Amino acid sequence: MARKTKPGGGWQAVAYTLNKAMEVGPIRLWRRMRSKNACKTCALGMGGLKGGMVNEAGHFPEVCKKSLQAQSADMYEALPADYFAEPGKTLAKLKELTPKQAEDQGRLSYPVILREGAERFERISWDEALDIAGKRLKKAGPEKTAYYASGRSSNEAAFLLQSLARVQGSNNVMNCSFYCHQASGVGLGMAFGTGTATVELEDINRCDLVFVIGANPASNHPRLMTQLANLKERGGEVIIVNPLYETGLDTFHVPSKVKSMLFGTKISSLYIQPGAGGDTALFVGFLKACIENGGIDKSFMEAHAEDYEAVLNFASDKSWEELEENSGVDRATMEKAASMVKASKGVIFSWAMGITHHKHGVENVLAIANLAIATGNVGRPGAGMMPIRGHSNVQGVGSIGFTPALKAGIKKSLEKLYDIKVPEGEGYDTHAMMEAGRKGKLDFLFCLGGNLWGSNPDLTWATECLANIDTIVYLNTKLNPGHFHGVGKTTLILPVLARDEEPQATTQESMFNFVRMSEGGTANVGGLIRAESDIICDIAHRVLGPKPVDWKRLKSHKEVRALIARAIPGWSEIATIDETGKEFTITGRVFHNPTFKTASGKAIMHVTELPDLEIDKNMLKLMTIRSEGQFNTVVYEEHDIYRGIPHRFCILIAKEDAERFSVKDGQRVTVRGEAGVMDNIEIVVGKIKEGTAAMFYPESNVLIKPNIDSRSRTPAFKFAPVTIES
Ligand SMILES: Nc1nc2c(c(=O)[nH]1)N[C@H]1C(S)=C(S)[C@@H](COP(=O)(O)OP(=O)(O)OC[C@H]3O[C@@H](n4cnc5c(=O)[nH]c(N)nc54)[C@H](O)[C@@H]3O)O[C@H]1N2
Ligand SMILES: Nc1nc2c(c(=O)[nH]1)N[C@H]1C(S)=C(S)[C@@H](COP(=O)(O)OP(=O)(O)OC[C@H]3O[C@@H](n4cnc5c(=O)[nH]c(N)nc54)[C@H](O)[C@@H]3O)O[C@H]1N2
Ligand SMILES: [Mo]
Repeated sequence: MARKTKPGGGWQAVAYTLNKAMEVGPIRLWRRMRSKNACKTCALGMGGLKGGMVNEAGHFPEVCKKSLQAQSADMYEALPADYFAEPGKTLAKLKELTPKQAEDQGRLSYPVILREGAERFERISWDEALDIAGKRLKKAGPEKTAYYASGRSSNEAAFLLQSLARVQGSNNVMNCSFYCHQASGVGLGMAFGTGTATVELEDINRCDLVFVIGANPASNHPRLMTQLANLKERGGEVIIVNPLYETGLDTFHVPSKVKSMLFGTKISSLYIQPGAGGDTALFVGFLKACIENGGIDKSFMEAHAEDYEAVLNFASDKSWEELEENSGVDRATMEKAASMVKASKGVIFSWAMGITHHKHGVENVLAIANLAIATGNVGRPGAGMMPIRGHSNVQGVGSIGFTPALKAGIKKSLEKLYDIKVPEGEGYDTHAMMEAGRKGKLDFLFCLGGNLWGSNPDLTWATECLANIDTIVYLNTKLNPGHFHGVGKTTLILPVLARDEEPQATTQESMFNFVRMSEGGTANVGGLIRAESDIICDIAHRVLGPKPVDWKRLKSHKEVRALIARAIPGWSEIATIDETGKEFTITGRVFHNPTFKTASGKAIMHVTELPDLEIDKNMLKLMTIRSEGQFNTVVYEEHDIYRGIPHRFCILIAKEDAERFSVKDGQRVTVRGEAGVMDNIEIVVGKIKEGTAAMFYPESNVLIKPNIDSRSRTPAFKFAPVTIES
């Protein structure tokens, strides 16, 4: 019996919205949703000074269930004053909380500490918390301190924290991107000398074909679905590349369109299902087919590309058999896609984690870039590269320099701004930092948001890495399992305001390089919650004193923006945003002309060898993915409505594999991975490519070994060999 799946969007999204509204109060929620603050969820971006639910093209209403989810979750009540003293709240007990239960506890509203050897967290004053943090950070020194940032914090807070690191003399500054879109940054850098999208939002209205590769925007970037629906309505095409048949990418009910809401909009024109990891071969195959059908643009390459001959020869020389075998897609389908590319005037290539979460993530991105360059579909309006970014401000956090290596320009300006010498060393990426922890090379870890523990592969290993660190300081809005499993010898949790609660305005950057301002607001819950920037400045002052940087003065976000304007290329407009209220696109990022940021100004093509995708015949290639009802490690709903998956402890496999392993839909099995085992997992038989399986992150992270891409340093979260045992 097949499970019932549902098309994406539509009434269930509306019903959910009404439900949430009743929980936290409809008027209160509506006010928050419409307040002048950037949306908290994905990096497609909406809101800001033009008001909530407005996109950068000024369109209203932009509706998104995710945004509501995040907003109403921040409006939950605060933890009771004596929460951690309650009998059932020992560390051992709190470790039993599921991600959803941890989230549902409520807002953090006072600082707490887990002292060395203690059995429970204990409430402390801000002064004591900041003194301990400052003293320990100072004692640890630059080499033994590391700084991690997730992507929800403001540019101002992230800039302050990376400034603290550089002035202290540390390059151990890394963000969640290393587990996310780093391969996109590296690949785009190699091909075009840039790390971000080459297109702006408006370009989607100018193109006539969009590739959606290894991404599930129906759940993770719902507002992109509106753009895709618009494209389809005006006669454009959408090619989906995904081992899993995502019903939401087939048909989507766009909540802001009446007709679409009633009848649904057919999104995919062509749905291609490669095997997990098969995209490099697939894009080489597309290129080969474009060479054969005359779809490549020789004159574009001659004028604007380097090294194209080697890449064209490589694609021509690869046999169809090898490309079919490695990608899992037949030649006729590749030729069909190539003919659609040839027939199009402008193609946009969009992708997300299905591309980057591989040992060959960078090759995947380069193979996509090769096709774009060879067909002249980059460097002009309505055509180009569009990594679909994750967190609402992950791009800003990277742009303002929260990365181990600084671009030469940023490094020089920081040295001048602060009268310091930025250290020479390389600095840890996220995985290297975890390993350093394990080896006892870290004494202090400063986490600006996120759930570092829960985001890691091999959670036993992750626990061990963090347990060896003397002091860990977490700045968070809500509790998550990382606070209990990812503890150091001493652990502090400091509560922070979300962006729409901050007393001062903050800024965020969207995946289209558009900088928005959030005006802030008042706290949703009472308590002793502070702004991220405030806490960072207080700790910095304790560690470094008032010189060379006056941290007290930098508590003013306007002052911080003045520094960002001077330090970060392309950001000069941020200096006057307080007066002008003018949100802006960072200069030099969008490529509407084929002059790129490489040394020669040309795009560079790279030969992409096909990856080794062989695994043991008795194993499946596991992709760990997000459900409809979660935001990263935060779980809001246990079931996945679009895919028809009843709860989080399921494994989705193909009919052929169910037969091969002699298991049935609904049966409970044991799933064994390289790092661990999960018992009592329910089989769901669905429309997924044979040989490939899917489970939900973060629960399934216990199964995965950190198999790291050597160039992006990203774990292969979408290619974990597992066996099924009944
Ligand atoms: N609601 C919601 N929105 C979110 C998030 C969230 O958790 N919830 N997270 C945010 C963040 S930080 C990020 S990075 C993004 C993530 O957004 P996505 O990348 O869309 O999320 P995932 O669920 O990790 O994986 C996406 C898709 O990749 C496919 N896939 C897996 N392996 C492969 C492969 O080898 N090849 C191909 N072609 N496809 C593959 C899966 O079937 C799945 O459909 O979303 C952001 N937005
Ligand atoms: N197996 C597997 N592992 C993965 C992935 C996968 O697809 N599969 N995806 C990877 C990806 S793409 C990513 S981006 C990472 C996610 O890694 P992270 O970004 O580290 O994790 P999140 O779950 O997004 O962090 C959630 C926490 O952020 C805090 N928070 C929310 N808003 C704010 C705020 O405004 N300020 C502060 N200071 N804190 C706030 C809340 O306390 C919440 O508990 O996980 C990675 N890990
Ligand atoms: Mo991400």
